[in-house]
Parts: sequence; structure tokens; C-alpha cells
Amino acid sequence: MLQTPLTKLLKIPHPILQGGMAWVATWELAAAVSNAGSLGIIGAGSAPASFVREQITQLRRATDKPFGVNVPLFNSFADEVIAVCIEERISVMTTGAGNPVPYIEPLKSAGIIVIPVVASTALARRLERSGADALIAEGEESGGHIGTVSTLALVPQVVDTVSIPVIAAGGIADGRGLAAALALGAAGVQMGTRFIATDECIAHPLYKEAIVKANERSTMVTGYSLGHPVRSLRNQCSIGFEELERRGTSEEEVIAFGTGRLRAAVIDGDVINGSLMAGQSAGMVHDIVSAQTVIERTVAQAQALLATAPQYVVEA
Ligand code: TUI
Repeated sequence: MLQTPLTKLLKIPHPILQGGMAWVATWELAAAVSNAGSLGIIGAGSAPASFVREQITQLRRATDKPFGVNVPLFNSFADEVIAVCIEERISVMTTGAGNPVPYIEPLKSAGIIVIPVVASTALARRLERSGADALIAEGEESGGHIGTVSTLALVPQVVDTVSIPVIAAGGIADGRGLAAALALGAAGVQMGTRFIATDECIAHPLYKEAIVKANERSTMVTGYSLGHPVRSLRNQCSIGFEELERRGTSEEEVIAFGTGRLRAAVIDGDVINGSLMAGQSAGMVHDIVSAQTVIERTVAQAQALLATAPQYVVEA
């Protein structure tokens, strides 16, 4: 067992969170992850509150373990989604892609553990002061919407800035990543891409296959010109997006080009014109296995590595 301040806070056996990936992180994946002793998370993405409520209901039928909901704050339904999560008294909320300060107090009053994603020490400091329970420090190796600092540089700097537990994310897909994160002072990890290539994930088989086939140079970042950088696998969609940005196409047109692309990849398996959001760890993912196998392997490998360097484990 790897006990850390995170396992204590969340009352779960393993210091692992599953990323709350839009369209991909449904109750099926979250249930498998939570049942395997980690924290499963439903990704609200840009979905309306009614969808999220239905997901929570289904997840409660499939597990009695703690779980979370991730809300990207650019979701136009964010207020309603968060209201549903408060009504449903979920265990944990993670937030991304924005500043969650206005939501922290109402969430905490409802007994919900609040764990925002940060990509800078400035926001980390502010969120600790505003009452966040822990933080996810997410490096630019991650898939989807990202910041600009790498995990190796960001995590220790966030750890040095705050006293609450820090969870490392970005570029982590196995026990080496978990052991390294603990050595950087993190209390656990969040993995996204690794959990797409699992049996329980509802992503189309062609999306999973694209991740398994990827190497370390298979991803690219688009959207810098919009102020919303997004990492995805290189394909006609991401190359086309880059081309529009290079030509200085209007923001409306670039946004219109991107609309519906993630759904096309995840649901329809359109690996050519869809947006295959994935992190640089895709090159480390070589098989499609159960979520439980991912977790067992990750913990066993980290434990073996840490047996030679036990001083890196921050005890609960
Ligand atoms: O949220 C994410 N990753 C996401 S959300 C998403 S949904 C989507 N995106 C594009 C098209 C269609 C659907 C896909 N990927 N990660 C968490 C994250 N948050 N990464 C970086 C940040 C972040 C960045 C800046 C958090 C806060 C922040 O601060 C802004 C501020 O106001 O200070």
C-alpha cells in the first residue's frame, strides 16, 4: 500500500486519480477505477447538467466507493452542473481550464472535496488561500487543454508554494511516473491517456488503437492563437486546425472548425477528422487492459522502485 496525504484525504487505497476527460470519462470508466481503489471521475466536458446527473445516478448503481466529477470552467453550463453536484453530494470535484474561486465555498459547505487543476504557482497560491483541499499540477505533456510548463518543472514549484496535497499530472502512465511524482513531493498522480486504453472506457476502439500505436512525437498542440492550447494526436484534424491558425483565420471560423470534433473521435471513431485528444504519454501505452490492471501494475511498479528509495514516500 502506498499511503500518502492524498489517500488519507480521499479515503481510497491508491494515490491515483483518473482524469475527467470530456466524452471519454463516463460512469463506466469511473466505476471501474473507483472499484479498483483509485478515484474514478466523470468528465462533464461541455455537457448539460441533466447529462451529468444521469451519469452520477448510473455511477452510484455501479459503485459504493468515492468518485469525482470534473467540470471544465468554460462549460457554459458550469453553474448548473456544479449545482447538480452539490445536490447529489458527490465526494470530490475537480475543476479545469479556469479559476474556480467563486465555487469553492458553496462546494465545501456541501461537504465536497475541491481539487482544482492548476498550471501555475500563482493560481495554486490563490486557490490554497480560497480553501482548495488539494491541487492537481498539470504539465503541458497532458492531453486536451493545457498550460505551458512541463510536469517536471511545475510539480516541485507548486509543492514549494502550498501546504495542501499536490497531485502530479501530465506525462504519467505507469509506476515509474508515480514513483517520480512522489520524489518531486507530490502526494499522488492523475492519469488520463493511460485510462483511455482500457476495456471499460467507452471511447471507440479506433481511438484506443491510435493511442496504442502512438509514439512520443505523435501529439501536437493547436489553439495557442486562441489562448486555449489543446494537445491531441497529429491527424488531418489537428493539421487542418494548425493551418487555419497559421493563415490568421478569424476566431469564429477556427472555433467552428473545431466544433464536434472530439465527439466524432470518441463516439464515431473518426480518427482522421476527429480530435484525438491525448498526452505525450501515449507513446508509453502499449496495450488495452482493464482499469484494475492499469492500477495494479502502476502501484506494483512504483512500490518496487520506492523500495530502493523509501524516503520519497510522504507518509499520511
Ligand atoms: O481542463 C483540462 N483539460 C481539458 S478540458 C477539455 S474539454 C474540451 N476542450 C476543448 C475542446 C473541446 C472540449 C479538454 N481538455 N485540463 C485542466 C487544465 N486546466 N489544464 C490547464 C488548466 C488551467 C489553465 C489556466 C487551469 C487554470 C488556468 O488559469 C486561468 C486563470 O484564470 O488563471
